[in-house]
Amino acid sequence: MEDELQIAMAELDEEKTLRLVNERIQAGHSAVDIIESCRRGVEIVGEKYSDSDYFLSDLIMSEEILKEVMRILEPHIPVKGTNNRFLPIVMGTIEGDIHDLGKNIIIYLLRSSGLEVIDLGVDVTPEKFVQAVSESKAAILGISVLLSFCVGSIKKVVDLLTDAGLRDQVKVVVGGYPVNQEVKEYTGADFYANDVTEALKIYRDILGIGGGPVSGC
Ligand code: B12
Repeated sequence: MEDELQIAMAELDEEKTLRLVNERIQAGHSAVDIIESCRRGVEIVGEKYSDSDYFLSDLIMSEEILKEVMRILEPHIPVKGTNNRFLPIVMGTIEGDIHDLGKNIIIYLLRSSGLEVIDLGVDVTPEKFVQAVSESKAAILGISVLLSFCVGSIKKVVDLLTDAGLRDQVKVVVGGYPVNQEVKEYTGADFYANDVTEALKIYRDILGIGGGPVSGC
């Protein structure tokens, strides 16, 4: 099915993208659906960049538009108070990688569901991930990766967690454009997701909260 919003995003048509986002909010579409259309559009931006039809400036433009989309959406995503029933979640983008738009969206949605998320930021070393899990006693570690050549560092995180005797206490979830079953198996992670719906389902399943608080918006 042709998605006008996805196409506007792929064509880097800022005005049309933001207009369609506003229209969809008014029409009662969920924030998750709107984010997903934009993500698929940005994926096409990446493909055009690979084919040399787009340039680095276009990647930067897609970042700017997506940030604007989130500025529009955030007030429509209800924020709940922190629910102390759950241990904190640690999240970060792996060493060598500075992509953070997807990670920040997931963090926003988790926090809006009342979950405590410790955001380590971008370019996070394996050692720092392990230290954060150890100190926070996190039950879930989420690692974002967009650059394929950084996947090896995720395996290092999992190996270091095992060495530190922490592997059984924490579920490792990897997310981002290049992740798939193969990446999950290679890194030793427990779960993977490369879209927002699947990501939220994984968190819900791990926390055992069915249709509960992890953002159903
Ligand atoms: C925007 C963008 C940029 C922006 C990043 C801005 C920012 N603050 O993040 C800028 C311009 C800075 C950039 C830089 C570069 N980029 Co870039 N970039 C992109 C682009 C177009 C979109 C990424 C994005 O934000 N998508 C939208 C979000 C919402 O989607 P997402 O990240 O996939 O996240 C979703 C899911 O994956 C998931 N998710 C994400 N993280 C996590 C974590 C967990 C735990 C879970 C559960 C789920 C989850 O949930 C999110 C919500 O749906 C991609 C193309 C693509 N296909 O992804 C290229 C892309 C990732 N970039 C690429 C490249 C090559 C680069 C550069 C090396 C370019 C250069 N020559 O300098 C640099 C690298 C800099 C660095 N060291 O990291 C390549 C990577 C190729 C590869 N296979 O390794 C891509 C794939 C483009 C391409 N096709 O060539 N980039």
